[in-house]
Amino acid sequence: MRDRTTFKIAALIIAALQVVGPGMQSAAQSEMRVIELLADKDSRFKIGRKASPTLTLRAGEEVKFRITAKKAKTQNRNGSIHGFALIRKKDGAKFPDWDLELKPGVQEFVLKVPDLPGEYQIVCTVICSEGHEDMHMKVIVIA
Ligand SMILES: [Cu+2]
Repeated sequence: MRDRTTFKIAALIIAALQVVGPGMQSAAQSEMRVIELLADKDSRFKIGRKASPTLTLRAGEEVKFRITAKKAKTQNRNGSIHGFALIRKKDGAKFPDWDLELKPGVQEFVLKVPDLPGEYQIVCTVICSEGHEDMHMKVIVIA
């Protein structure tokens, strides 16, 4: 009788471990870095209260951008109010995955950081106001 109980407990523990296993994996995935960014109505990217912040990212990592967009003065015909594109500083290279148009409200994007360390820039690609040309932020990609 006692052996049977021990067996049952052992079986329960094994079953519990099997349930926890995949759960822990997805917990690790959800630890992806989340960057809260504001594409603001004054045509500036902001993190917290800081306008035009410098963002440091690790080469090859996946990050989640949670972007809140607020309309400045003008928008695209398709309703986009700001853009979000990555450009490599030394040669102006663009990255197709990092060329987004922002609609009003909150949007999330999971993006893979380029493998090549160096200096990059995130720029707005929608003519959003007279301040549009200055709507950019520096990105440093580290190894
Ligand atoms: Cu703009």
